[in-house]
Amino acid sequence: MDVRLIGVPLQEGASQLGCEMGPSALRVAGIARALSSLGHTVIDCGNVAPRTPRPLIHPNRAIHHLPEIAGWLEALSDAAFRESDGAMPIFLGGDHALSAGTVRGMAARASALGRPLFVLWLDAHTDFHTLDTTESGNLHGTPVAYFTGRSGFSGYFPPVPHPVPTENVAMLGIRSADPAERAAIRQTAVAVHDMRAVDEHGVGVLIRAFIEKVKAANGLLHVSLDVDFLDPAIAPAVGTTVPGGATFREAHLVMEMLHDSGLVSSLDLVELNPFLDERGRTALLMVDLAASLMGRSVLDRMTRAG
Ligand code: DIR
Ligand code: MN
Ligand code: MN
Ligand code: MN
Repeated sequence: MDVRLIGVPLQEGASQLGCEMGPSALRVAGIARALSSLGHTVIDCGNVAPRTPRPLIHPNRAIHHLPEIAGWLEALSDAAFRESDGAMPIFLGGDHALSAGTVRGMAARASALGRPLFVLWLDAHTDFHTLDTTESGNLHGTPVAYFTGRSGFSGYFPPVPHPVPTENVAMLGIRSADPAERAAIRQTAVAVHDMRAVDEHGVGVLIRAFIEKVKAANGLLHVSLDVDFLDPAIAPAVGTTVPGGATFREAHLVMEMLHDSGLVSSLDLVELNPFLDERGRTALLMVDLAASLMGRSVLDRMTRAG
C-alpha cells in the first residue's frame, strides 16, 4: 500500500503544551521503517503548516486558541483530501483537535468516491463538546461534535459540507464524558462502547460488529487513535490520562482485526506528548500499534524476537 505520513505539530487544542513534539517522536520511534518493513511504500510528506490565524472571539470565554485551531483545520482537511487520492494518509499528531480537519477531508474524499465514511474513535473521551458546551475550553474535546455536523461551530470552524452521520461513528475505550457530552451523545446514533462494554464483551466482539457494518455499506473507515485510549500504565505520555484503559493486547487485537478487514482508509495517531514520556516508550508503543494496523502479526513479532 502507498502510505503518506503527515506530521501535525498542533498542541493548542490540549490543556498542556508538548504535543507539537509528537510527530518528531513518532518519526524517531521509527514509524517509517516499521511500515516499510511490512512491504508498504512510505512517503513522509513532512509537517502541515497552519493558515495564518484571523481574529475570532466566541462568547464562551473558557475557549482558548480558537483562531489558531481554526487556522489548522482547513489546511488539514485539504491535506487529508489530497493525500488520500490512491494512498493511505497517516496523521502524526498533534492533539486531537486535528481530527476535526482530517475527518472533514476524508469525508470529502468519501463523497468524491461515492462511498460513505465511517469513523472509529479510540479514546478515553467522547470529544463531543461544541464551542458552547466546552467547560475546559480545550478544543481537542470538540472534533466529533464538529465532523458529525452538530450546530454551534459555524462562523468559527470551516463549514462541514459532508457531515459524518452519527450512525457511522463507533467509540471504544470511553471512560470519561462530561455531563453536556453525555446528554448530547444520548440523542445520537453513535455506538459508544465504554470500558464497561469492553470488560463485559471483549474488544473482539465489539470491533467485529462495527467492521461488518462498514463492510456491508462498502464504506471507507477512518481510525482515530488517542494515546489515552490505552491504559496509563503502558502509555503514560498524554496530558489527559484516565485509569482503566485498554491493555496492550486489547489495543493490538483492535489493530490486527482492522488490518484483516482491509477497510481502513486513514489513521490519526494523536495526543502523544513526548515531554511526559519515559524514554520514548509511548511513542514506540504507538508505532507498534500502527504496525499491527498495517499488517504486522503476532507471528512476525515472535520471528523478530528470534
Ligand atoms: C474533557 C477532556 N472532556 C474536555 N477531553 C479530552 O476538556 O473537554 N479529550 N481530554 O481527549
Ligand atoms: Mn475542502
Ligand atoms: Mn481525544
Ligand atoms: Mn482522550
